[in-house]
Amino acid sequence: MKNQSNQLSNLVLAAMAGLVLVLSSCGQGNKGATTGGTLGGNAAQKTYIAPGALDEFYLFTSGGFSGQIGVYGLPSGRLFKQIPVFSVDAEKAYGFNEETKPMLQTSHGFVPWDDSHHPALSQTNGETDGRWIFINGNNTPRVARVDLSTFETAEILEIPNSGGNHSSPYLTMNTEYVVAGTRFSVPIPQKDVPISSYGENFKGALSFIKVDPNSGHMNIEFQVLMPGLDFDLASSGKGPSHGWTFFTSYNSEQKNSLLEVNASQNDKDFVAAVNWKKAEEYLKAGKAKDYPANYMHNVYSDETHSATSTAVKSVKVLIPSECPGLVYLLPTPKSPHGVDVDPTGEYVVCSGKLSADITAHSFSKMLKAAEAKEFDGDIGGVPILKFESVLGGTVKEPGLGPLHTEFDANGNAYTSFFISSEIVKWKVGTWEVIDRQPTYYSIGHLCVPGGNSAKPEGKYVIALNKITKDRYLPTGPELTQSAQLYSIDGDKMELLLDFPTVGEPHYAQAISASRVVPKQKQFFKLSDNKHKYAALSEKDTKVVREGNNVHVYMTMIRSHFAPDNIEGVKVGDKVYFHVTNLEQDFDVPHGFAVLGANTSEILVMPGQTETLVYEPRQEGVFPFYCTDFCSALHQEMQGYVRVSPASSATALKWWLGEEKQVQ
Ligand code: K7E
Ligand code: CUA
Repeated sequence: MKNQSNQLSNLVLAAMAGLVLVLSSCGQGNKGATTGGTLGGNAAQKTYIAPGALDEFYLFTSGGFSGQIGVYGLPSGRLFKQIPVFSVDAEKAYGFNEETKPMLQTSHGFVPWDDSHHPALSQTNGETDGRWIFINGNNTPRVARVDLSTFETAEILEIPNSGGNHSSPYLTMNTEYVVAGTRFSVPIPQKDVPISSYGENFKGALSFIKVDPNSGHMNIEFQVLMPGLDFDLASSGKGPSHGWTFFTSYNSEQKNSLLEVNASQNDKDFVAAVNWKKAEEYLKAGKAKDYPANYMHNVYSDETHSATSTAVKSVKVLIPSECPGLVYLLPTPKSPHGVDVDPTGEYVVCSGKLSADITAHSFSKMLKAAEAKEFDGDIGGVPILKFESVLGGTVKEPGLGPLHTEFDANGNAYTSFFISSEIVKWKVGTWEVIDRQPTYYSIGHLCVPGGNSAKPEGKYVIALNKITKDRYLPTGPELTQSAQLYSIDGDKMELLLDFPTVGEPHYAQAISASRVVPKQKQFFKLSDNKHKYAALSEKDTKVVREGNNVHVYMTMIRSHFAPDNIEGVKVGDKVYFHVTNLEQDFDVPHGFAVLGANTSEILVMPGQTETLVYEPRQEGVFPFYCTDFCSALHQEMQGYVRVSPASSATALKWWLGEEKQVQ
């Protein structure tokens, strides 16, 4: 039997390998379609996960304009989950049920969408630890924390004084801070001024969010108020440079129109190096100013299964010109995008989009230059260090349009090139190019498991591409977004797999499954359920009328609701179905949907309570049912709610099995 199945899987592998070869040869016949030349028959074996076997890594991709996080397995590229973060999700009722609506509250009201770019796995001692993953919302500046024991969004913090929260979130070696830099400079505090007063009124805030080491809870410890540059990306120091965070900026010209021309005038822009340990000293010394602000802090509790939203009204601000040594500017050619600190913490690698070379600043030289005051002027009181004094090395003409760099465990760097559409592998310290592989097409970010940490896991590099053109079956005007998996075990990178992604995957991070799997929560304990409207057993179920509000305390278990018949609801009522899933077992959610509700279903995990609001507009008798195929008698998991005219005298009653009259 065992032999047979082995033979079978060998056959499958051989067939797959054959298929890949056939596809690649006919692909080459197709205009423009190619596998990259190096795709051999064994690529299929390297990504094939047999039925029932598990992937070695999790890959977390940002959803871009979907606002969510995608969870994939590597090396298979199989999609496991879309975690709703900044956008409502009708499948999981995120942002539709009463419990999660507060998660999407902002100072601008309820915002059901955002543009998420950069997932950041929490780290301990510079190593990914599998506890949380953070991600930025760009448009309405926010940072979210997802709990990797539940794969659910646990917290969302709005960032004040920010516009386009792009250089975000980038965390420090022990997740002391998650940093969030503004892309757009804005008037701080916000006020009505002419846009032409940019130079005088607009500032760029760099936010340092403190993370509680036990709960993960975030709060903005301080902001650094920078001159009106555009901050693009960031990277925190490691080892010797732990205590510093580096932000790329463009628009040193400080223009506010036609930036594609006007912000590309200067030969060099800047990396802002912020000494956050120094900032902590200035905070202690009382140097921070309290600025008025208005932002929301939303926290979800696994005990109440509900989120709360709190308005915060001020923020502590440090002004660099009043805090010597807090920030230095490092001249960086030309319009840099990504900035990435290598695993040793010595090199700060910058990708100038319009530069022919990759520039690496030296952290140790930066410290010496700062000490010796080797300055080249200042911007708004922030000293500019001399370019030559901080230059650590240059990769000469590696490609066109460098964007981002990740690292492996062997001292190699991998840089993405958007224009020449390739990944270039080079050696940190010798700056020589070792290998290059084409990407299909126009790569943005790239990801090596742990590739931004002090201890990269290596093994693969994943290309996150902007354009797919002919790589997949067409699906109308919008084609799928795409990632590509390359092996980096050998000297040469080897393309193994293309796989589609949901939304635009700007950046992604990957982690060994073994760091995440042991932390998994399988269900919520009923005895810990502190939801205000939970019914923890069928005998606790009831229907309570308070004026026009009707609260239904309902339970679900395989395969019925309690109660499953309700009368006495009237047109014009607001009916709250508070539904508790009584199951105490892995993988047994139940769903609830009712005809006439103007919202999504709710999907309730074992031990959890969720609330669906129903505002019936028509009289009649309407069915409700379980939406998740939970058992052999799932289809029997159903009930009725009778809706009477507003003026009727229909008595409120409910029952399961035997009709019972209300007391
Ligand atoms: Cu797409 Cu990180 Cu927003 Cu570069 S960013 S590509
Ligand atoms: Cu419960 Cu289907």
